[in-house]
Amino acid sequence: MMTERQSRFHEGIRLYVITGANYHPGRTLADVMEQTLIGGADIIQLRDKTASQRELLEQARVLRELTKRYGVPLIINDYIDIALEVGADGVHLGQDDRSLAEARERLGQDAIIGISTHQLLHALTAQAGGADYIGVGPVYPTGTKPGKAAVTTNYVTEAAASVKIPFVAIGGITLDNVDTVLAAGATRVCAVSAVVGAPDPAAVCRSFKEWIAAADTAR
Ligand code: 3NM
Repeated sequence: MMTERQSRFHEGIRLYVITGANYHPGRTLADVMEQTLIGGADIIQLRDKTASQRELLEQARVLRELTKRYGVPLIINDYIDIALEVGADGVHLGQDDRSLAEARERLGQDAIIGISTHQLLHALTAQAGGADYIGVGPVYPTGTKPGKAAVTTNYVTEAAASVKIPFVAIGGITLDNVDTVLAAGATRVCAVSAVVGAPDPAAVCRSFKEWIAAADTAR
């Protein structure tokens, strides 16, 4: 049985955009993320490994207001306290971050909790632990998460066959390779640099959504 949170994710969320540190010159976090929402981002995650906790809280406040305006969920990477403070919809945790059980206990049953996974065992553990969705990656090598070995589209295909909760393919995904990722079995994709570093983030998001819709039709 899928929970209500999981089915919400299942139905509505196809393009997942994460904030970054490197925006296109002259652009700000609020401006870029609003463009992604205009272009069709279905969910936004705040993640900036270069920012202090105070800066992140400030960014979270800006994004909470913005995502509310567009009716899109806001997820906070790693920081349960910040998620609670700004009333975010949930958190995303890495394999080395705080535990899923702790996040669920502190955020409650309505929170969306996602887990990064890099192999099937991680995925099945997150699923058994009550995660609402998982990240599957990095599919390709990426400067956004340096030093992490690419799992290739093989893991995407494995996840599509074996994981029952929604999964989002992530890592090095661009408009040039998203068709391969979708053909490997992904139905949801996540991007950072391809979107937030682009001169026109809205146009990139629209193109991602078109690829996703085309893959749905072909399936
Ligand atoms: N998590 P880009 S890969 C934040 O595999 C993140 O868990 C990953 O950024 C994982 O779209 C990644 O710029 C970076 O490659 C994604």
